[in-house]
Amino acid sequence: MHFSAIFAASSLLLSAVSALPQPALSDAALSRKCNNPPKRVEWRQLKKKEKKAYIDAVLCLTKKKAISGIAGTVNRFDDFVAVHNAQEPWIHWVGHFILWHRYFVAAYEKALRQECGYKGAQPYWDWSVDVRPDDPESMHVFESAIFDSETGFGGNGVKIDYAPGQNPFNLPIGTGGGCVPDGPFTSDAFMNHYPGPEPQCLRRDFIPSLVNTWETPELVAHVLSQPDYTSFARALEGQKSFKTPNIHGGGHFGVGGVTGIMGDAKNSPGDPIFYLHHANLDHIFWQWQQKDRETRLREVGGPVAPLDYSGQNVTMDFLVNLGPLGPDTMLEELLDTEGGKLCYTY
Ligand SMILES: *[C@@H]1O[C@H](CO)[C@@H](O)[C@H](O)[C@H]1NC(C)=O
Ligand SMILES: [Cu+2]
Repeated sequence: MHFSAIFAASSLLLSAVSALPQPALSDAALSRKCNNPPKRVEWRQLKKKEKKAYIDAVLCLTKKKAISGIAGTVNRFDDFVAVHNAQEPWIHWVGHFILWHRYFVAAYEKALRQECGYKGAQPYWDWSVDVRPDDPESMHVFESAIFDSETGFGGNGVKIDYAPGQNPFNLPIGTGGGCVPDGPFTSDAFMNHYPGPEPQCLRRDFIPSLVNTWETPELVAHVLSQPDYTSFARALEGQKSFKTPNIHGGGHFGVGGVTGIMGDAKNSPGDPIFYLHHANLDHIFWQWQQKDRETRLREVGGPVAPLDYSGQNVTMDFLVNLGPLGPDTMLEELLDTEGGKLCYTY
């Protein structure tokens, strides 16, 4: 049965690391009352100084020693990549997709604040502001403030030719593909140690059509119009195909393309922009919940096993964890961003 296989796999991960001294988020720390929740805003609403503070905090995480104990991790930034990698087979195309990623981004936000002195909230990147749905090849979206080389995350990777067989999904040819040459995450300042064995530079491979035609206000409106959690979750992730747009995939493959980190399903948190893309999806989820809090703070659904729409569904007491970075948590405790185990708002 899928169900027990998943639990076996996740408890294996837990037991493999249970000897570790201190989880980053203890139960006590997580269940503290939520006072003055940090307010998450869109990247361009931050002042120049606040943008710098966020990026400095990310770079600070890369200078703190890993605590996950996962082989290949060197620093605290790697820890998060490794946890996502380990859980990738059972956190996508499932009912708990959005709640697991909510928990994950919140843990990252907490690390930035508690371990790196960051005073702000996790920002998000609302791509729908910049897309040109009627002009798929437009590069306008990539000229957005978030890709600024001075105050943002840097831009595209240098243009490379793909090696034969390097584009197995037959994505449109990207416009970059190599290491990002500008901004704060160039290879002299930032490398992904995980999964190794060699450290890797931050690669991006912008595919304009995947952002322009997938990250549209119309698709966001379609997701927001879903009547219940199960259909919301399904509309958010869409289908596992590059032929049908979905707002989760557009951010990943539009930025990461064929060779970039954001397009790597397992290791995509290795691009610091991952957290702003996922915070935006979380913001959309939060907006959807606000439309009917009574119901939507008490409702989950969708398959336990990836794409298994006729099998077991997740329930409020379904447990997720962040391996060594966060304890077992019921989905119920992740529905309210200002209660249970969370403390932030939009
Ligand atoms: C899971 O949820 C779907 C959609 O609501 C429903 O059709 C299906 O019957 C549920 N599966 C089980 C095993 O209850
Ligand atoms: Cu993911």
